[in-house]
Amino acid sequence: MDRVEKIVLAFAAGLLGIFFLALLAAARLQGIDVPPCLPPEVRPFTEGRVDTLPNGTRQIFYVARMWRFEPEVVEVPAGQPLDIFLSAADVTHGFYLSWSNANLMAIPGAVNAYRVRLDKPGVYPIVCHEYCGTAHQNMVAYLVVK
Ligand SMILES: [Cu+2]
Repeated sequence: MDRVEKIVLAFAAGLLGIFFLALLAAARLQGIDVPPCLPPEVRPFTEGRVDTLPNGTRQIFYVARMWRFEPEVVEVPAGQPLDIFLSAADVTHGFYLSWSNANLMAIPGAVNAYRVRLDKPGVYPIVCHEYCGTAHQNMVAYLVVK
């Protein structure tokens, strides 16, 4: 291998290392992490509901089904942690909470979860981003942050 090729390869490998470290640092600074494992008592569910824990954390159990999310409208206070649990009652659906990082798949027989904190009051639409049938475009729910 030519000397210049070795230098270029070493430079490219160094750049890759720098980019990888920058990616890790950005994820750390933004609080982005791999989702934790769910406790074994969290089982797939078919009824949507909202629970409030003693520490103020809201737990929203969303069910996606053709072609709606349940519960359809949820009001939450701004600045409080929100635990979103998601399951599907029929086929695979998507779940995207607008203007946030909450982007999940709703899979029948499984539960996905994400913790989010919304500091800005407003109405956050939730849409399905996985084509799930003829009325897929009607799958909209709203999270109202007050
Ligand atoms: Cu859909």
